[in-house]
Amino acid sequence: MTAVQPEPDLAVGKPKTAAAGLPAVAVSLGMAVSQMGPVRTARNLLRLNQVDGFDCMSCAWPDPDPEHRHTAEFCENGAKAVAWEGDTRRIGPDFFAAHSLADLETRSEYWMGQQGRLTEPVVRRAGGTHYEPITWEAAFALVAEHLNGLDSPDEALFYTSGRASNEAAFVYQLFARAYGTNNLPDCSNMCHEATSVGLADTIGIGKGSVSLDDIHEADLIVISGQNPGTNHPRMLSALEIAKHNGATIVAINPLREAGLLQFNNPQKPSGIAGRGTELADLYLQIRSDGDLALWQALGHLLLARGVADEAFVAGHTVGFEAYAAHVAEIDRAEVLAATGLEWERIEELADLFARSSKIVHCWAMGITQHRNAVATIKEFVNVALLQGMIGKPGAGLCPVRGHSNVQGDRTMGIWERSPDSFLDALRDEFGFEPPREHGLDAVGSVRALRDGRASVFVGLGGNFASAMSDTGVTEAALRGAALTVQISTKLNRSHVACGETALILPALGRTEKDLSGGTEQRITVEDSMSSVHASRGRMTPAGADLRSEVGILCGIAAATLGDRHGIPWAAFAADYDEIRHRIGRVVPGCEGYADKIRERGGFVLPHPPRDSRTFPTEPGKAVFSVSPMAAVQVPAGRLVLQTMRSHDQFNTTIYGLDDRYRGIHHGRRVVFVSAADLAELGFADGEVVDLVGEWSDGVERRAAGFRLVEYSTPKGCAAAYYPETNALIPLDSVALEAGTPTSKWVVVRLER
Ligand SMILES: Nc1nc2c(c(=O)[nH]1)N[C@H]1C(S)=C(S)[C@@H](COP(=O)(O)OP(=O)(O)OC[C@H]3O[C@@H](n4cnc5c(=O)[nH]c(N)nc54)[C@H](O)[C@@H]3O)O[C@H]1N2
Ligand SMILES: Nc1nc2c(c(=O)[nH]1)N[C@H]1C(S)=C(S)[C@@H](COP(=O)(O)OP(=O)(O)OC[C@H]3O[C@@H](n4cnc5c(=O)[nH]c(N)nc54)[C@H](O)[C@@H]3O)O[C@H]1N2
Ligand SMILES: [Mo]
Repeated sequence: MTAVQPEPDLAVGKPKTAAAGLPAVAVSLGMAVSQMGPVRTARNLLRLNQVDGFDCMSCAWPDPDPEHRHTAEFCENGAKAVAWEGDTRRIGPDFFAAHSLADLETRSEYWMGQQGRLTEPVVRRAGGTHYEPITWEAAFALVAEHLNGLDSPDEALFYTSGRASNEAAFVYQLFARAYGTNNLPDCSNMCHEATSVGLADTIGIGKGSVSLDDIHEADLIVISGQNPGTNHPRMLSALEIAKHNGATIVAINPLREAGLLQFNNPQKPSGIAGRGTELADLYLQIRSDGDLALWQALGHLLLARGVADEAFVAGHTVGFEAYAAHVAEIDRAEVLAATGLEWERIEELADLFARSSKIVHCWAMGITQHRNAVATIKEFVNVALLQGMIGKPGAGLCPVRGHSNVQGDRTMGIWERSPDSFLDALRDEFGFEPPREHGLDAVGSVRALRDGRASVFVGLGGNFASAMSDTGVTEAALRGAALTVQISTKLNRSHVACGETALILPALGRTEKDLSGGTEQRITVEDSMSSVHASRGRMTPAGADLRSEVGILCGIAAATLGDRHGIPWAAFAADYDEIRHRIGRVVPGCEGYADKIRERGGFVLPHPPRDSRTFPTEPGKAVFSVSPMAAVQVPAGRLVLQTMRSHDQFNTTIYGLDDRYRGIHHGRRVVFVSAADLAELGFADGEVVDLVGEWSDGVERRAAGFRLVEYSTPKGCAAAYYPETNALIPLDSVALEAGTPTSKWVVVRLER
């Protein structure tokens, strides 16, 4: 593991009470100019999220329709992502000669990200101390040799991070299945998996049901477990429009997040001058994982107020009686203990719901990364069904996705549990029988590597070593692999915590011109609201030897499978329309794909509940469900720790060492704790402590050297940044039914 880096300059100030505005513009331009230089900066940022430009890789928030886009349709954090990829520094051949693996072992994620773009394929041979250059063809042959030497295809793992394009994702899952396995773990397994499970079980499709217009028109918007000021800054523009149209906004979050309090829109003169829009009208600082109890209480109060949409419930749902009987009986004391809220505030929330006819409910990681995540999301659905808030303008469920194409990757079949209908379509199109047994998810993959049931790991983007829970276990598992292959743009921890033989295959980024096959290629992506569109990079690639993700995957596939099944890998790599024709024939809702993505602004995938109030579930109707009110108990003298993002990071990529909105500068090793807990536990703001994780397996997991920061958070609930704290989350601590690591819930004690 990396040594703890001292943070001598760490400074803690007051948290902010508003997001964006001038400082955001200045920060993003400053960071972009320093990494890309002024000309590249201007060229790149102006093409961000434009109809003929590239899709921002920072988050999955949708773009306004083509007529309503600003010249600068990007946010501070989008600009940081572009600058990070547009980096003018290079990792050339001499870099790996100068830095042994033992040396890289001691470096932080931040340092690695600052070394510049990877430019040529390299290999660490078994027993070697350094990475050394290898040709593309030799690299492909090496992967093929390993894959073809396994006893079973199920000993290989094919991981995807949600930035991969639809074309890359489709080719990748096709390759894995033609090779013979459904082992397609992805970052969704650590992210919105509980959403996919909870929504599929109840409304029949694991995706949100709103469009951007619905947000603009809503009269009540609830934001649970999400920090849009940092992670989806462009969402604030939509909230601002809703607010001006008269919407009420409710934030439900243990922390008071600046981006939920007030927004100074940098795209408007009034925002830059500092007269912003107040956002949340009601702010409920809920206890960690108290949401399930809160939504059961809300259902209880709404039924008591007699505001159910009886026609919708009778016509479109099943299970209402059992649900109503369950929430009629809830125990008020249990709700108060689980949520830490006053009953009056919950009544206030119920009044807002009762008064509103168009309600949108947004959520993200504060909900999905909990043991009870699936049950909580089903409770969101219960309340939405009760008031008929699905499939009508201005209303709906809005899980806000993370990675810019994580939803698209799933649509394309990156899923260890793809349904038989999808596999049948693959079989009919390509003439081979795909494996039917479900594959391994992210946690399952670590277990398989650890236990010697898997020995090859391929990563299409991402940083599995740092992103996964239980860092010690995950890194040991990866080091135990015979081969790891990372398709990457920049250096990260997964290149260091690598297999006996390890390959780094450098890929083009989304901002770069892709001239595969001698013509300019486009790729496609799907946003959080099921809208699909094309993206085209224009920048000169960071190196002449870089290949596209599609090209790399087709190279591996051709080397491994030869002409087995007669799949035309070379033709796919030379013209992505050849892939899109296949997508059109395999993926539901994508008929005529190659033509449709040529339309300005793209097209929206079908969503039966949203489009026609039809619910493709087992009973053919939306399903009310009943879950026990499970409040997880915390032992005395301990805290529940949630692990979240600072303002200067993209997941495991650390852009900088500030978290401006929370008042943190020049450092990341901080833990936010309430004044009441500090007093009760006998600690003071400014002290440095170790965080020691406690879990039923009795193993003590430790993260050393965190500065205590007194902060406004409910008693018993602490917070710190990921990935440094992933070492504390036990591999087996996962969301029920979804298997997501409980990144927002681990019991810790503080030690001097
Ligand atoms: N700039 C930037 N943009 C990003 C990312 C990034 O790292 N940087 N990551 C991308 C990805 S992959 C994702 S998934 C999204 C993540 O977007 P978010 O979900 O906003 O990410 P987190 O920082 O994990 O924030 C979780 C929020 O939930 C709150 N929370 C924690 N526990 C609870 C709880 O029990 N109940 C409630 N109600 N709230 C709780 C936390 O206080 C915090 O405000 O952002 C995407 N966009
Ligand atoms: N404790 C804790 N753990 C968490 C979370 C949490 O909130 N708390 N959040 C979880 C969530 S929501 C997610 S989504 C995962 C994220 O998990 P991942 O998606 O695996 O991680 P990232 O940090 O997004 O991956 C960054 C790396 O991707 C590579 N990369 C960047 N751009 C490109 C590209 O265009 N092409 C290719 N091929 N590679 C590229 C770069 O090498 C970079 O180092 O982490 C999860 N882990
Ligand atoms: Mo995510």
